[in-house]
Amino acid sequence: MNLMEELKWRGLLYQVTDESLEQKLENEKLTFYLGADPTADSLHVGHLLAYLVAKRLMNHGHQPILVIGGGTGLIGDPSFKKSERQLLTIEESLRNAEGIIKQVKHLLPTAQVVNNYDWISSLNSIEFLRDLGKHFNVTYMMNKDSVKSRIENGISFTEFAYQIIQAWDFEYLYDNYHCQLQIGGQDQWGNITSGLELIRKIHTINAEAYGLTFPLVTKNDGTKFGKTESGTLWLDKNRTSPYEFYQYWINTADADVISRLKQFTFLSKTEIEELEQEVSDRPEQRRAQRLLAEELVRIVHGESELKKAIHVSEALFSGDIKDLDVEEIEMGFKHLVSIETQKDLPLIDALVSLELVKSKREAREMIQNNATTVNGEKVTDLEFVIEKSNAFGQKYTIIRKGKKRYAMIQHL
Ligand code: 383
Repeated sequence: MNLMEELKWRGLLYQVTDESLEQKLENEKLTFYLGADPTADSLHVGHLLAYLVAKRLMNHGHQPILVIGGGTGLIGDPSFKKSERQLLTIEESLRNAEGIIKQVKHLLPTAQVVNNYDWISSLNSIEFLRDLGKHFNVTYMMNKDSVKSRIENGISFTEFAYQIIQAWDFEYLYDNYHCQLQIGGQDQWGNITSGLELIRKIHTINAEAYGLTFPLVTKNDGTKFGKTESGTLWLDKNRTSPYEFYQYWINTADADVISRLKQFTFLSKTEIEELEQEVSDRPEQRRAQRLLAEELVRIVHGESELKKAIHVSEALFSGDIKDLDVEEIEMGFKHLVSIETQKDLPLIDALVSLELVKSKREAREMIQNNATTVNGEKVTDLEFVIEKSNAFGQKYTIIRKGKKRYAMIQHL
């Protein structure tokens, strides 16, 4: 399989601007780019897919430039967004950019990273209107699918002009870095083709530049990919712990797991086809899901966080949490209902406060019925008191009701 065939097989090809790109990618080493705006201080799994596509191109010898949109982030990309965005301050944009730069360098350590604030911030309004604006026909700009609905429902000139700025990035990189290809998700098609348009206007119609997009990841049941109960699946471990991240992937439906392996891992076609067979022969073993989760935690958080995530998952599954360390407790339980306390607490009161039971009477019954564990140990003593000195790291006490329900007390 050549690169393009592989992208197709993996479900990572949505559109290309020119069919000849396939041969070009085979015969030449191209410089290509991928951009991300610092709308938050962390990337999420939608971005991850994009960086993994970049990695696939790199593995075939192509040179990446990763653009962090410190400048474009100040404008706000309207593509397929229902409403106007809240403007970021310069400080926010630059602070977010720092967080994102760290993450992309971790994902693709050898890639060149640039911040478009460096050139966009010095563009003046006369240059903007004369040198760039003159090349854009307003009707052409309004007809982009990515902004069409906004043209009807309202869009500021700021966001409307975004495509010109992203187009200029492409032209700037074409001119200064001989960058001939921009890649992005399918939502970026409009901005990418605006860039090609600008390059051809400035560098003649024969200028060789290309665009490639990959599809949005969809789930078989129609729900949104990359969302958990608590919201977005982030790459920052302080926002989404490696344990939650691991759990998200391991819970992938059988109907989706093979597509996910193709899109998000570097396992070979043969390996993935074997797993496909296993999903249909022995779905209950969930080997495909386990491999998927392991690969992804490894890529994003590294081997040692993966070990912890697996340790926590096994402990929570078996209920045997005694051997977890404080960090692992935080990883597994941070998102749980918890109460904070400064003093030692009778277990009965804690059960009520944590809403594991409705009344003290119910709490007593629960304890007498052998259904209560504290830090992994069964407790049957009605007088039991929860003490800071027995807590994990003197910080956390974990209470379990029955087999599955956990709650946490934080000792201050
Ligand atoms: C900025 C300046 C450029 C080229 C691109 C950009 C960013 C672009 C954008 N991209 C998305 C983002 O930043 O908004 N205008 O959140 C996402 N990307 C990638 C991919 C994706 C897109 O970062 O589809 C998902 O991750 O293209 O939504 O010169």
